[in-house]
Amino acid sequence: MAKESEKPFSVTLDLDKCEIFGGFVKKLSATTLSKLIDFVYDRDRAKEILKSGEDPLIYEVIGFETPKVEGNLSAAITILNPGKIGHEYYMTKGHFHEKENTSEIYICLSGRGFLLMQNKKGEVDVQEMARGRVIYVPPGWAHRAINIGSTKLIFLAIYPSDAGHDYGAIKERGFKKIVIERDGKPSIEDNPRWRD
Ligand code: M6P
Ligand code: ZN
Repeated sequence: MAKESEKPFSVTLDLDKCEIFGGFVKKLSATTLSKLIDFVYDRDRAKEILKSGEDPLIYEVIGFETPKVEGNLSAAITILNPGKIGHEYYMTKGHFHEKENTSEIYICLSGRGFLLMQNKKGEVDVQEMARGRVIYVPPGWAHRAINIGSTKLIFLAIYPSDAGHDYGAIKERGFKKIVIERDGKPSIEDNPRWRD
């Protein structure tokens, strides 16, 4: 295969259908509940769903990743389905970047959500996601997208190819906040599992 980063190339992002295709675009990952279980708040509920024989698809990531060397960028859309596990809305795992001094840009294409961010000092930030919102994730901030709507939340992420995904801290402690449905509305609440 030709090295993706050696020469300019282009792909198609269908802004009406919110689909990306062409060139080096491929499915990068598919996350079902069984892969997300360590990240959800209500694991008992998650286990019940899995026991019933269901393993619902939570989200897929489709895009291109250029070689993981400094200077390269990658881009992918994430399609995050609507739904809840107990009271908690479907969300991505969330991650810090392995390479700390790297940032990311999220461009929301469809749906409604939140981008929950948190740095190592424990500061938390939440940005609203809706079509046309462009969100900057600075270096050192973990990031998790949450679908609070009834349709797919679709966004384009652009990130340094060598950033890497560090899921360790999030898997262990989660974020300080969780987003749950309360009285029919999304509510950002303290995560009872969180330990300083
Ligand atoms: C975005 C980017 C990807 C990330 C994906 C899913 O597309 O940030 O790097 O993999 O969202 O998020 P996560 O890896 O936290 O499950
Ligand atoms: Zn990232």
